[in-house]
This record gives sequence, C-alpha cells and structure tokens, in this order.
Amino acid sequence: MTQAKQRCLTVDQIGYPLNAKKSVISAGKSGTFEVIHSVTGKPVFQGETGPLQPDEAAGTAVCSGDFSALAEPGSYYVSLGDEISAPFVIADNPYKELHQGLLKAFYLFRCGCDLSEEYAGPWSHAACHLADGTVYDDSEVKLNSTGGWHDAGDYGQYTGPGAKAVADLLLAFELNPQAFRSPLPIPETDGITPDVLHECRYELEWLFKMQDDRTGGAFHKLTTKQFPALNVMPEDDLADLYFLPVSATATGCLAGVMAMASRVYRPFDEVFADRCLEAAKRAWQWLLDHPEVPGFKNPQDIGTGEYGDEQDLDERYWAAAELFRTTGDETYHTHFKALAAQQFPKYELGWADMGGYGTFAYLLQDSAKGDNALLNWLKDGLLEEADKLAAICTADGYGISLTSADYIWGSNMVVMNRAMLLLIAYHLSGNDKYEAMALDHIHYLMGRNPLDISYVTGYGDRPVMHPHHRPSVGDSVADPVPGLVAGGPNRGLNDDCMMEHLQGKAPAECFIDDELSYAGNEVTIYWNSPAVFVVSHFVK
Ligand code: 9MR
Repeated sequence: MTQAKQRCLTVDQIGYPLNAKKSVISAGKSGTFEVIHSVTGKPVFQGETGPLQPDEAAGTAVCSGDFSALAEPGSYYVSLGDEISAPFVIADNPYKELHQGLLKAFYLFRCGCDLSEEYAGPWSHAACHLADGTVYDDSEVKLNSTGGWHDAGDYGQYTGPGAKAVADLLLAFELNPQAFRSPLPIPETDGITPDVLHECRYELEWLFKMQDDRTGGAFHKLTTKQFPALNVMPEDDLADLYFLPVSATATGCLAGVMAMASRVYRPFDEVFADRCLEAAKRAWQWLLDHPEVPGFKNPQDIGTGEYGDEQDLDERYWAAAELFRTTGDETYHTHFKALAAQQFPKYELGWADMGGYGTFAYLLQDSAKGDNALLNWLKDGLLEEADKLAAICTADGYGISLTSADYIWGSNMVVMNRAMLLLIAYHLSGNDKYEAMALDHIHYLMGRNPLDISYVTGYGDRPVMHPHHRPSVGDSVADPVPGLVAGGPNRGLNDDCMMEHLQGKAPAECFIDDELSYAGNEVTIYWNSPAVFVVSHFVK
C-alpha cells in the first residue's frame, strides 16, 4: 500500500498537447502560480488561479490555473507557494506511448499462450488454462476453451464484458485509424494488418468458442468454480473450467461484436469476416427463437463474477444495428426500428447496458442508410446526453462529467465511457467543446484528480502500484504489469480494505492503492478498452 503525501497541485502526469487547453487544478490553495521548466529550473509562465469553489465529489474547495498560452514543447512542473506539481510534458503527440501501453495491456491479459520475454518483458509467463472446459449444465460435454483475454485481476472470461472490450477497440480503430499505425509489437505483427486487429482477433477466436454449437446461443462465461488465491499465477490456476449456461445478454453481445468484426476485418481477411458474420447470424437467430429469457444468475456453487443483467433489449438492439450496418439487410433494420421504440438506455456503454453501441452503429453508418426520422431522433438524443454531461463538467472542479453519485465500482469506466460519448458527439456535431471536455477526462485519469494519482499502471509520476491483479501480485517483479486501468474511487466501499481505510472520505477520494481492494483497485479489459478509444482520438 502506498501512502505518499497528496499534492494539492495536480496535473495530467503525462502532459498536454501543444495547442490544447492546459490547466493545473489546485485543492485548497489559490493565487499566483508559475510553470517551471524542468531542465533549466526557470519559470516560463506565470498566472493567477481562479477563485476556490467548493467541489462536492472531492470534498474540498478547488480552483484551476490556466496556462494554455504556453505552447513550447518541453518538460515542466507547476509551483504555487511552496507546493509543486508532478512533472509533465507539453508535446505535439504526448499520448502516443500511453496509447500503445493501454493497447499492449490486452496482450498481457492473454490466456492460453506463453507470454514470451520478447513481448512481455519481465512479465512473461507460461501458457495457462489449457484444459478443456466442462459444459456446466451437461457435464458429459467437454469443449476446447483456450484463448481470449482474462477479464480482470481474476482469470475468469466473460462473453459480454469481452464483447464490450473488443467493441471499444474496433470502434477506436474505425474512427481513429491514424492512432494504430505503429507496431505494438505482438507475435502476430506483420506490417499489413494493424496490431489492434491482431489483438482483437485473439479474443474473437475465443468468442467463437463461447458460441454453443448446438444452438447458436452464447455461454455467459467460462470460469473455475471459485476465484483462486490472489498470488496464484495464471499457469498455476489448474482448477476445472466450466462453460456457464447460455444467456440472452451474452448472445446479443456475441451477435453485435461479430457483426461489427465482420465489417472491420473484411478489407484484411474475407474468410475471417465471413466466419464472424456467420456467428453473428446464428446468434441472432437464437435471440429470435428466445424472445423472453430470464437474466443469468450464478448457480449456487459458482462464486466468480456474475455479470447479471435482467435487461436484454439493449443487447438485441446493438446486435440488430450492427447486423444492419454490416449487411444492409432490411430485415435487421425492421427489428432495429422495433427495438428502438422500446424503453431502455440508448446511450450507455457499460457491460450491462450496451445500447450506446447500437445507437453509435446506426448513427455512424453511411448516410444513405437508415431512416431519417430515427437517425435525427437518436442524434438529438445523443447531443442532449452530451449537453447534460457538458453541464456536469462545467460545474465540476476537475472538469469531468461525474456527479458524486457516479463514483461507483469501476468509476474509471464511467469516466472513460462518458468521454467516449462526448467524442462521438463531437464527431457527429463538430462542436469542439465536447472534444475539449473529453480531453479533461484523460487529464483526470492520468493524475489531475483529488488523489494526485495516475490510474494507469506504469504511466505517470505517481501511478497505481498495487493493483488487485493476480499476475502483478504473484510474479516476482516489483512493478505491476503496465498499462492497466484501475477501477477507481468507489463510494460504496464494497470491500473490507476500503471499509477499513476510507470511511468518511469524499466520493472521489474513496480509493486506496492496495492489492486487497478489489472494489476499487482491480483492473479489467473493459476499463482499459474505453481508455484506448478516448486516447486514440488524441494520438497523431
Ligand atoms: O465491473 C463489475 C462491477 O461493475 C460490479 O459492480 C462488480 C460487482 O458485481 O463486479 C465487477 O466485475 C468484476 C467481475 O464480477 C469479476 N471480475 C472482476 C470484475 C471487476 O471487479
């Protein structure tokens, strides 16, 4: 557990793009600040902070100091009285390395293959989880289960969350291909297909295995019965694996992500694209054949993540949207229109609420497709959401779109999902206020937050060091596996470690960098993936 003194002056510990808005946020102190050049030690900019304003989420009064006018590349820190900030850079392309690191993390999450030293450095380890899995409700049936990414700090693999992660990465690639030009590298790097597609294919190949060949439905998850101890390396986790029963939410997610993949991979690999489309269509047929399905519940003897979700309309809506966008087939359009008329969140991007992906798929397709009235309605709704978020950003001391109530388990996913929505709103409207606000969300993630911490392992002056992540705990390397996004502050204090150390803290301070804090300091693929999306927008 790290208990460094919090600095009151916080900045993005990576830095700021040359021509972007730049500001330092100060908790409890206002006045004249200086930006100091790290090498010369000389002040290069002087300014006044705004007045201190109470910030409910941070539990203190904060103000900001603008130094946007400083547009000279270099390495700096800020001082105010006897306080100094973390160092940071001002650069033309400051997030390139961070972006590579966030994406490389998926390779480091891989299951079922050796992570060699060549690609994983000191975090290499032997292949894990190689045995066949047993179908939970038909124990005679054993199936190949290898591949894919571990979900999180545990070694479970879950269809819906995996689909969300792939969807974010493919969307990032569709909208910001320029950010994915450099090799990561990973073993498949070939200089032809971008590495992001190689990496997603690793998960997609596993997702095929999650489709029950007998019915086309998707198993909800593949896990052992209970979580292994926190220091168990993946290759030592040898308990039996089970394919847990098919669910409608998992099947909708599988149909959505496979239809999307079919579109994105077609220019690179037609055979693979056809396989994806076939899987998507079979999953869709399962959904049509099962219009009313109860949500997934863990059987009594299973203690791994449940990812329960009673509402499957949003996953069906996403699947219909992607199938329509990819095939142009009016049948899917008809289904999409009928689903769009139903009540469920249409702008959310969480593992439980996948409606936002359906809305994005419909809005981002070629303009000739789609129903004008529906397109306008969905776009107006999206911009309304973006404006609601923008209003929260304006009122928030740290410039992000979370209210106090939003600091929940995985709040950093909320932070990144909302920045994603702002960026899609920017893409569709051209309003650059949304883009600037999305960038503020990166600044928060990378250190400009009430705890002065970078929530990404290995990046920033004071990053998370003790994530609840089995390989980081179980290996003999001092540094955690890099590029992982921690869950973030959680006012629910849902674990004993948080309960013991964080009573009475303000919402945005309900975080402790301790490996035991699974409800705040765990890492997951679907917290990394929206971060890749958001950062990719700002990478040249
Ligand atoms: O990310 C999930 C979070 O939204 C839920 O509140 C929480 C409790 O149900 O579960 C989280 O998911 C965990 C999953 O169940 C198992 N793998 C680790 C996930 C992150 O903590």
